[in-house]
Amino acid sequence: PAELVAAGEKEKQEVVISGIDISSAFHGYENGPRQRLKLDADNRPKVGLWGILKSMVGKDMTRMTLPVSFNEPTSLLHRSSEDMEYSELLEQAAARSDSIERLIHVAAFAASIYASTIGRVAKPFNPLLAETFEYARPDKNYRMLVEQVSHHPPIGASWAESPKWTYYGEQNVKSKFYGKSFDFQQLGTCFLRLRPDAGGKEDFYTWKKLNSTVVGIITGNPVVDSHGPMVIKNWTTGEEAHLNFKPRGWTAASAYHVNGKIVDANGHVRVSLGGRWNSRIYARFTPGYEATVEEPADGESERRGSIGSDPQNRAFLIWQANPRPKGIPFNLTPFAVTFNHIDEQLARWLAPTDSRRRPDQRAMEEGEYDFAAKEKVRLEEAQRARRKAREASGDEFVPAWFERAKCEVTGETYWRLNGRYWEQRERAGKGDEGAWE
Ligand code: CLR
Repeated sequence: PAELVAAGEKEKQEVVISGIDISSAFHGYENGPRQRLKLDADNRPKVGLWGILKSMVGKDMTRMTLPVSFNEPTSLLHRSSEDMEYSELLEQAAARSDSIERLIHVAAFAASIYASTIGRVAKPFNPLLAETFEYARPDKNYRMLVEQVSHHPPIGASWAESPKWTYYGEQNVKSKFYGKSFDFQQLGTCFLRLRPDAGGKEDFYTWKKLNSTVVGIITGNPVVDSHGPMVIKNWTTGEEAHLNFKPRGWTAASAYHVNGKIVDANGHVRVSLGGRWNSRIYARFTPGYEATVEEPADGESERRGSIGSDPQNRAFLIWQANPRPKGIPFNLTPFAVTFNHIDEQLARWLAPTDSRRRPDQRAMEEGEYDFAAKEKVRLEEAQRARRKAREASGDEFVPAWFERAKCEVTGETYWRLNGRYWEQRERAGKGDEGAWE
């Protein structure tokens, strides 16, 4: 199938790969995404992080046993799926005929994922090995699959696709608690293939995610800060977006700042970018020079369109964060709230390994913390028993839906979707009882 065309089979890259038909994935999602959880507010006991963490300096997060009140009802599979919150940016990118304009939107997409981290200093659940999370949005026209492909180190492989784009990569985070700060280092690469509406070659972009730091643990006011440089490269055109996320300083004024530029294949600046990753990001056409991009004066902030066509080269709004409505517990975003939804309609189609079937995460989101803790222990013990049995029989764990592949363009290895998941799901949902075995 088209989605399996290996990255960088260079001849094939010359032609546009036709849109992938993803519509069968929408079976089960007819009732639409949910908007609320059962709870309106979480009543997790308020705990000082430092009191518990101070004995764990030097450890990584996956090896820490913490009370469930430190958790939120998501897992790391969910946290990587949250990348899709602003998938519209990819549609907008594909709609542009100019590759520099496409790159502006792709850069905004790469930056947009950090808005979801605000107010969420809580531990996501560790996915079980072979756990999956599928998610499809008929209204936004994409489907996604994430699978936990390794337990130590924990790695989740993910693959999201629409007729216009394919976004894939791995969630491979190395963490270490230093006392003053808790560091999260992203080891994976993000890959994006974009099929412009106008036809022509497919764009192939890669970038690395930012590292995150939790600061303010000792003072009792912990926040997640993601900072550093990010380079988004379009390998098809040679153009690059350079973003710089400023580390949170002492004053609130410097928090969330991001700026950057888009350079063409010759290294000449074409566009300047600026804004805040918690609210809005703007772009200005600046041929040959880099300029600061300020939030435009009132009334102009909604300007959208084709940035190169503005005679005054003013700033255009590229991205805006979604509001966080009241009445959602755990500070989740409205997008994350939709993830753990299950109803009879959807249950028929879901794999037995789907995250939505985990009783501990379900209990957590419903405020049953003691039950959540008990179930979490039970599931993790069962996982240890499975590992021992595997070791005893000399079997190696093989992921069900992803396989290792080498990217011919960047030379990196990555996890490629093997194409079986959505087919098997279709058979299972249509009544073939052995389909998931
Ligand atoms: C950042 C955006 C990336 C994916 C990603 C991976 C790991 C996440 C990180 C994001 C945000 C911060 C995070 C981290 C894992 C644990 C850490 C959620 C989403 C929290 C804040 C650690 C809490 C510490 C406990 C001991 C309370 O695309």
